[in-house]
Amino acid sequence: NPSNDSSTVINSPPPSNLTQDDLKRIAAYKAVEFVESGMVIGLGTGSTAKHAVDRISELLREGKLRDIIGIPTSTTTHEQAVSLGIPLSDLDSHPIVDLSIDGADEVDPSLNLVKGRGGSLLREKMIEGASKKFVVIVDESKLVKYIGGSRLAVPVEVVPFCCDFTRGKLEELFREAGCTAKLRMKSGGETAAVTDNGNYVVDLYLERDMGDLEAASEAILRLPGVVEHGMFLGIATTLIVAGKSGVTVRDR
Ligand code: ABF
Repeated sequence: NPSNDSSTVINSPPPSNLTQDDLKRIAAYKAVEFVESGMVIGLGTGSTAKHAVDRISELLREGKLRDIIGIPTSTTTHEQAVSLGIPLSDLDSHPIVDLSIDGADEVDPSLNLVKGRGGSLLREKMIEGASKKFVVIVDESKLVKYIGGSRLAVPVEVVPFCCDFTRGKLEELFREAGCTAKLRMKSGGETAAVTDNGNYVVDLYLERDMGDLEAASEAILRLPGVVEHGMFLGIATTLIVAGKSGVTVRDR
């Protein structure tokens, strides 16, 4: 059984010819070891979380898990879970989730995350925030010293109404950090990308880190027009990293 304390468990190194997708699958399978029969499970979104959903359905088919209820964090994961026959519900019926498993775009040493490159940040934050345990699964490329720095954008979900006004306000908020705020477009670039909730996403590209993350979070959420942002502060309870030197499991 995976450790429940705050210690770090390092398994023996995997073979060096593993691809990034292999590492994602290794992290996902390790996380599924936390799943027990009868649990309500938050099902994450993205190429790493997809492996966890596949693994849960495999264990259900083999009879090694029973009576699982999945709460999908996106329409994509909903479709995947339906196609695999995983019984599903939602937060209205199951407001307390035993365990969520999901990927991330960036993870800092305190287990603060940036999520939402896939556009599912709102449902992910609702479901993972309602979880007793939230296990983040990543390959080692996602580890950063501080989130919201220059590596990737911090996504912000905004209402479509006057989204350029909100975009401008967001850019202004982080002017000192060298922020450029861009409305996320569909591939092809002609129209705005639409989230599962019918909203748009503004990506904040920062030249420097945003300093106090809690203060930044509150400032973003105070802006009218903002629905939610992709910084997950103090929500993750466990981190599983698969890398060339092995698999690491760490509690916050
Ligand atoms: C979701 O998938 C998102 O919150 C995050 O943006 C993304 C990570 O995707 P992947 O595992 O494909 O890198 O969890």
